[in-house]
Amino acid sequence: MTLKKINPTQTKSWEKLNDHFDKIKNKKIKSLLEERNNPDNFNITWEDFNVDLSKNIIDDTTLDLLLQLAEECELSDAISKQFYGQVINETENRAVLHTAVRSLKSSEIELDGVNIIPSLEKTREKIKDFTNNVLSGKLKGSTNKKFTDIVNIGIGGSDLGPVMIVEALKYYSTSLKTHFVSNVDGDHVLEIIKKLDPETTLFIVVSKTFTTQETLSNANTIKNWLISKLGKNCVVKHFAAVSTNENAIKEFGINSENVFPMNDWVGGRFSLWSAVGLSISLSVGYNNFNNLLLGANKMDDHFKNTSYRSNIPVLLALISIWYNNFFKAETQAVIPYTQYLNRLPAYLQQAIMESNGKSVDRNGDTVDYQTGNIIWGDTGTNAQHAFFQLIHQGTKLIPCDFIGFKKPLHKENTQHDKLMSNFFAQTEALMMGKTENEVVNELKSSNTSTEKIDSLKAFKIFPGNKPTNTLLINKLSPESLGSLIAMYEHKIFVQGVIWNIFSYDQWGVELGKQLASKVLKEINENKISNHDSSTSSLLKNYLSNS
Ligand code: G6Q
Repeated sequence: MTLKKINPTQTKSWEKLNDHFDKIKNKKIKSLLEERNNPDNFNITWEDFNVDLSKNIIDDTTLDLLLQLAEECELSDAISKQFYGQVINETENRAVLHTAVRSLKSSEIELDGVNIIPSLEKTREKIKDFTNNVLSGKLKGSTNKKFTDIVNIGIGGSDLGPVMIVEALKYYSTSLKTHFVSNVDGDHVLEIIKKLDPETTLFIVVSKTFTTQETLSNANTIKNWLISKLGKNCVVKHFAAVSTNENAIKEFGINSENVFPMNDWVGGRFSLWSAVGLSISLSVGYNNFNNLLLGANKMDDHFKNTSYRSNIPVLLALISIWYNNFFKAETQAVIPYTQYLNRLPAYLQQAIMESNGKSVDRNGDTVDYQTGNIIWGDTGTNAQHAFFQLIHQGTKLIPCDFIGFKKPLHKENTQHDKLMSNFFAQTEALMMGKTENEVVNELKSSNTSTEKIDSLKAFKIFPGNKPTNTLLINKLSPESLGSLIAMYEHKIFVQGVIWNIFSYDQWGVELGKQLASKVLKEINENKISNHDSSTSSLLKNYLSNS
């Protein structure tokens, strides 16, 4: 019923991968490109995606062994357990069914003997009606004015997904301006409030638990501000909520018609497809929201039904494990070549690092191998003018995902070829590097003196052999974006399965939720209790200035 507990390092393929690593580790990607028997294995075309995996330090044997590792870790068993609602989130005793939320109307997924699709469909209908009513002006504020702005109040999984998608799909925006308040830092909420007209703003409180300190503090600050402007009765008209906690919502004063349910079998960081995406639907219209879901659903089908050899999330996960566990590359960068995806790295940081940042395996034993990588990145070409120096010439190996689109969105965009020439040139340069000969010839051709060439050349050499995956997608649309995000979700899952960890709990985040309340009490009472000497002194300092 639950996931199998297989230590990957005890498998035959892991042992073979270790031996194979010694043989291949110093090979050049540029020679591997020529040596591979079947180059098609390293380039996958699926729907609007072309995924080029050929600029990696892998050969036919590496791929075969990695695929064997997936088999030995019984990945297919794990995939079907996830999709069919088994309790694979063992430490929280929950199924993991974000894939059900975006599945088609006609599908059937049973949980505790009940098909959950009709109730999910009901929520989708509610999101659709609410979106259309707000956009058409049928639903208005308390002074009978049409809404012009919406504010999503949430944090973590109740913020990062919606904020990333709303930013990514800005081109498809409706007339509504969308804002996000997340941090418990009062300056954040106050800066947002400054821009708002209370009469024309709709607030959506998104909190699975409805107990999160940040979200409730921000919601209350906003509620008080709104009441001071429009009077007590305005709350029912200006607030909506997305949560599993009906009682707390009622207590807050939100009209039950504006309440959207969540399910505990959808993890926060995987919840943008559910009612948590209400701000997405309002921001881009329900059809676009639905297309986002359809795109994700297509990737779900690809992941479920495609053999591992041409399965995009499986291959990306295995290649990432190859660098993480054999090359000991600690980090991985994601570089989207579109400004629209500027929040993707932050979103993936949560999705990947919260899911696979675990050091205890599914048996409860401390692992003696590496698990979740550190994820970071920024958009190209901005990143080229910032941290690319370290990727090209630093001491660390940083495998990168390059994400680019064949077509720009704006018809008048005459700069797209410039953007994309950077995209292609960078992955080529990262692989090829620049040899001493090339450096010397280049300097000679610009009439540099021999003396100067000798003193300069060492600094201008690029070792190359830096691995990249290239994802070339036709166009940034709600559908392709849905597929892209679902692709990363499945990659996370595959890695977690192979590392023998639980990807769907987050005890480290839960800890953060408890820690602050004790200190806050001490601050409020101006009474510092027992802490270590460093913390006590910092608290004394803080209180002496307040
Ligand atoms: C996500 C995490 C976490 C969570 C936030 C907000 O997977 O569990 O980021 O989404 O802590 O929680 P609430 O939605 O309950 O406010």
